Amino acid sequence: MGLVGLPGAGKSTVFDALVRSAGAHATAGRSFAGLTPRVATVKVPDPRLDTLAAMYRPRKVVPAEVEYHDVPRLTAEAPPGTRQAPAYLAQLRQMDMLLHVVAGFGASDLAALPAQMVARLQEGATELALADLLVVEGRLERLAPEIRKLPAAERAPREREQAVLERVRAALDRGGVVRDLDLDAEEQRLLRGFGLLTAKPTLLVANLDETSWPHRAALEHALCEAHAHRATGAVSLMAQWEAELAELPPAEAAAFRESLDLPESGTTRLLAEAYAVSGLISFFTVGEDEVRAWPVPRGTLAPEAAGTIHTDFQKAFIRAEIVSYDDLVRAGSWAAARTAGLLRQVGKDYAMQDGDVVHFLAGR
Ligand SMILES: Nc1nc2c(ncn2[C@@H]2O[C@H](COP(=O)(O)OP(=O)(O)O)[C@@H](O)[C@H]2O)c(=O)[nH]1
Ligand SMILES: [Mg+2]
Repeated sequence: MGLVGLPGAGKSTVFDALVRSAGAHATAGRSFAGLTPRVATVKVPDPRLDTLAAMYRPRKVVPAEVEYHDVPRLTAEAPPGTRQAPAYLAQLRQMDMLLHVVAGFGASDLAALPAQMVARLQEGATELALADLLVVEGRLERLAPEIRKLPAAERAPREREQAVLERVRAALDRGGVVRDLDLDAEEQRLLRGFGLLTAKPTLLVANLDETSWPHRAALEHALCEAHAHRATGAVSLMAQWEAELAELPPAEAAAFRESLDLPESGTTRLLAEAYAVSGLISFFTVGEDEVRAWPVPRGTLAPEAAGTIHTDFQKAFIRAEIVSYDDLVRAGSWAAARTAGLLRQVGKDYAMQDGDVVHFLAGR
């Protein structure tokens, strides 16, 4: 997951808040185009995992993990609208999801803040859309002569790419985003390599201070209305405070929280929302050895899910025994769930559901 937003929006501060409060550490990522991102692996909070751990008392509990990237912007970068994609956006093309940070701190006029934040969001979103447009137009310009040079019989795949890119260009020209387009599997595959930024699930992060925090519901609402797209959500965070509180002794931090009306769960909620918007779901494996959450994209079929545990499991997949998290907890144990007829046997074309607790059966 990558942080985007205008310079000074608080991307690095949000990153610090997330990483510190999760007890994680940032390391230098791989440099690309002269920029070195800060990267941290953060555990996704999931209360279901705690419940399963209490049931099984395993030696190990392994939550889903997500990597966050804070890519610095160039200081002397081209302003939005110029025909030069900033290197930081080029790095963000490799992300699965974006956190779009919008500054909502230091406001002198709270009544004007919703409109100001919407304007900042739109400026940031325009920058992403223009970067996508640049990529798409560049490819279209090269595709036309390429197609002309090919024998007629070999043109079809390139023409399909051209057609989907034309659709993307039209959507962007209208002020739309790629993630609102209905694309079939082949069209998605054709676009995947471009890493289009407006195709990525996006969580809007209203970065507030103690003055704007009481208005967070209205501010989140304003951002959502102005950016009403698929795979999009909004949360508020007092990033500066969260980053600082995470470094205080717990008792002191708790006292500050109370005086600020700041719930314990600010960064927890952000991590959970980001995961929800990303399109990832978690299935669980349970046992005395290990209780574990496995992140997979929504729609993942049972054999592929087995393959995330061990590549051999995918090839040797026979079937899976599944009970939903709720049913398992209600039944109290795997055996009780079986007796109650709550276990389902599923085959190769079963699409995994969030909260499935699974035993995979594989041959050899
Ligand atoms: N008061 C306040 N200041 C903030 C907050 N978030 C960021 N800042 C300040 O805004 C400036 C830019 O923040 P930074 O995280 O570096 O922004 P970036 O350019 O998006 O990475 C820094 O001086 C931060 O201390 C916030 O939530 N409240
Ligand atoms: Mg920064």
